[in-house]
Amino acid sequence: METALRICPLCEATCGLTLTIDTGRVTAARGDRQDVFSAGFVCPKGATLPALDNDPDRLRRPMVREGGTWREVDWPEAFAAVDAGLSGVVRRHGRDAVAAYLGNPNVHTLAGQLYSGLLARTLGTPNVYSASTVDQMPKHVSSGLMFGDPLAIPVPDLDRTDHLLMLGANPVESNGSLCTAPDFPGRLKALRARGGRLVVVDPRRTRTADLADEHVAIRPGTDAYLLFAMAQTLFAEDLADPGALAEHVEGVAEVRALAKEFTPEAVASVCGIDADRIRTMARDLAAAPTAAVYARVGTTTAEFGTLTSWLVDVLNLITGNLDRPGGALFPRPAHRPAGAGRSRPFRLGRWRSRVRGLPEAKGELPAVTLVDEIATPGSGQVRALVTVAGNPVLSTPGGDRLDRELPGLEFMVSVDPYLNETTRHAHVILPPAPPSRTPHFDLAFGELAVRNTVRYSPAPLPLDEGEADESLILRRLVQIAAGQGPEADPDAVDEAETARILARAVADPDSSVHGRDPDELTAALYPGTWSERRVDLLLRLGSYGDAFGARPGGLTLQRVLDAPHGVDLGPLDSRVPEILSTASGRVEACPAPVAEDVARLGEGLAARRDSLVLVGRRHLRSNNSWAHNLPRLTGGSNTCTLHVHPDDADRLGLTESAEATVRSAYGEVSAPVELTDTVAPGVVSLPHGWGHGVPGTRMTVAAQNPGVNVNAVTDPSVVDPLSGNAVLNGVPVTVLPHG
Ligand SMILES: Nc1nc2c(c(=O)[nH]1)N[C@H]1C(S)=C(S)[C@@H](COP(=O)(O)OP(=O)(O)OC[C@H]3O[C@@H](n4cnc5c(=O)[nH]c(N)nc54)[C@H](O)[C@@H]3O)O[C@H]1N2
Ligand SMILES: Nc1nc2c(c(=O)[nH]1)N[C@H]1C(S)=C(S)[C@@H](COP(=O)(O)OP(=O)(O)OC[C@H]3O[C@@H](n4cnc5c(=O)[nH]c(N)nc54)[C@H](O)[C@@H]3O)O[C@H]1N2
Ligand code: SF4
Ligand SMILES: [Mo]
Repeated sequence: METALRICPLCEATCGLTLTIDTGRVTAARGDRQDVFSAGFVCPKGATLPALDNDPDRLRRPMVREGGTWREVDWPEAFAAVDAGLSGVVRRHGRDAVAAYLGNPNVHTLAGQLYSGLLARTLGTPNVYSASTVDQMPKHVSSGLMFGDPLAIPVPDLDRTDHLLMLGANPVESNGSLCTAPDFPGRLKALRARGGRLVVVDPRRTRTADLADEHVAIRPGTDAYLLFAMAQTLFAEDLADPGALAEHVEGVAEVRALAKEFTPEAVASVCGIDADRIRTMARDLAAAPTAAVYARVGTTTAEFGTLTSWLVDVLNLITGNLDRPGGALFPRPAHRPAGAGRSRPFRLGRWRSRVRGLPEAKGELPAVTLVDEIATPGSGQVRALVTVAGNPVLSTPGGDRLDRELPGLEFMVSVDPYLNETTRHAHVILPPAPPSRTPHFDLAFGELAVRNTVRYSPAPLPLDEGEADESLILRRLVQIAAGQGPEADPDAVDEAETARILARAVADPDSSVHGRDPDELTAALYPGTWSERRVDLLLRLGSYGDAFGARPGGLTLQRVLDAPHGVDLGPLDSRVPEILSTASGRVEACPAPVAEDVARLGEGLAARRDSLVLVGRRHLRSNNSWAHNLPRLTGGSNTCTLHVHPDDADRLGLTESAEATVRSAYGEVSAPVELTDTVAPGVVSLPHGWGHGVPGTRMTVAAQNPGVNVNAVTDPSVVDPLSGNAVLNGVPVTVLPHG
């Protein structure tokens, strides 16, 4: 028996694991106590990595479907089938007729980070969709507008802050999001132990709320009102002060003017929170020596998602906490160069979707409208779909309709290890090798971590005979998309990308390699696989990099490999103004698109809010739609039940365990009732990612306990207008006994 280190790919916490390996298989996983970031932490999901790796239902060979029958094929035949299918559609209908849907695990694989965006660009279609628009797109939009870069997302300085105001997040179960912090629960306990204060705003009394000093049971969908009223209080009481950041900010006076209308009194009944309490929350935030406001998925997947995301950083800004230790800071990832403005200023709505005219954001169209593009005839109709690591049938509103429309596609290919609710419609499935046979480096989460560290996991085990690494699969797809056929040399993709990155760097006066010879730099790259060389390249050009020898002692992949438990690069530090990419070169506190959307918020003040509303929830031993197949994670609290407050149940005639029907303007599902006072009265909750066991899937364990698809109830016709993000929380519903 041996051990190997592997960063866990199952959530944003990126814990370092120690895997036990016995005769070519992973048999156990525990936390790596020496990991510079996670220091031994592991959660039940991470501990189940071996079961995921060895799941007998995992596809090990490519599959081609003929009618209702699947046939295992070899890789050359599979890629040839993809080439024929995609090229045929492009030839007949043009590039716009191909759509891509990129799911959540793309941010958890190195291959997804290196190649899936490139694949989407190479397809040359406006029809790019991803899980981002059923998740965090509003935050990208608010950051893009305020800081010029949709990836410049401030994270709460968890380990040093004195006061954390958290909205719409339950990190004790989710382990955190847009805030990479292994052992998030432990860090919250440490915050309280050092005398700090934790305030949790959530319509459910979650396990995170149980850790807090204060739990505020807000009415779902109304966080923007609460935050605006807090801002209004700070302006009115002369407590607003951006501190050291003031010289780098514009637009605060405009925010002040917009806030006027949203007094605590005006919003109290909307939010279900007393005006006095709102004022106290604002004063506490301003009075704390340092404080951070942090909001997650409960607030972005809502009607006013972008406004809420913006107001979070407005509050960080006007309490002087933006960009200062203890407040909300921009991480300094090792794979990014330092230097002014990382990108051209962010622009929103560069194109619109064909059918509903919904705006593009960050190169994507809203996932809720993929089905419209497939189902609506006309020039530009989508006839082929490429999914990579996504299950939109279960994860996007109107997923039931998507399920009905996917069979009408002329061609579909899925890169996915499971035959599930979405991939069952594909003509070809390309399954990547499991985590134990895959190298890992977190490009996405270095951007979001509460401490700067860098870690690389080589693949713990070699590929089995007949397995393909996801990097090979995605590079082949890139080449097929480029019209180079299914047999081109995949390394050419990396050669071209490396040449492109280096050409830009040597031409950039701010780059650490300005003026150098790209060929000489290419020749100096780490002599390993292309995944390794690509990471080496980024590290050496990055903030701490060796600049190819110009900064001796700086980071290289070799140095990171020499430190298998990772290299600690220290706590977060201030990055304004270098992080900014806005046209003005300043923090734009009141971007025009956001200011315009405030009118909609104002109108909402008068809206009737007497309906029951639906929210989601996550379970510790679950992972969106694809962890229900592991026996060790099933059962217990991890069930697809409808949480109902006992007072509502009495009123509605609902009883424990009896089936109830949940009906929205869009659709309905039935689920067993679970009575609990953890949900606020007027709120019901169903988890997502369920609805298994449909014909033609191959997830044996999940099928035994299928649950129902909540996204047959969430309404695809409603989106946050700036980001196109789906509204998954605060959905008006009626609930009645089933039958
Ligand atoms: N109602 C409601 N809906 C929601 C949410 C909610 O809170 N409520 N949450 C939303 C959020 S935040 C998200 S991120 C989305 C997720 O939406 P999706 O990304 O569409 O769905 P997942 O369930 O994460 O599916 C991931 C897919 O990737 C596959 N996979 C796993 N590992 C790998 C790998 O290494 N490589 C490849 N190629 N594939 C892999 C799995 O088999 C699965 O098919 O769901 C959203 N939907
Ligand atoms: N165990 C587990 N971990 C996961 C996942 C999983 O499925 N299972 N999924 C991963 C993914 S893809 C993501 S994006 C992250 C998400 O991580 P988190 O953002 O922490 O997501 P949730 O745990 O769903 O917590 C969202 C909370 O928002 C609350 N909420 C709902 N509506 C509102 C509202 O209008 N206002 C406020 N203030 N709160 C509201 C819900 O009650 C819920 O407690 O988790 C990741 N980690
Ligand atoms: S918290 Fe997330 S990263 Fe850490 S072990 Fe659990 S699933 Fe893996
Ligand atoms: Mo997510």
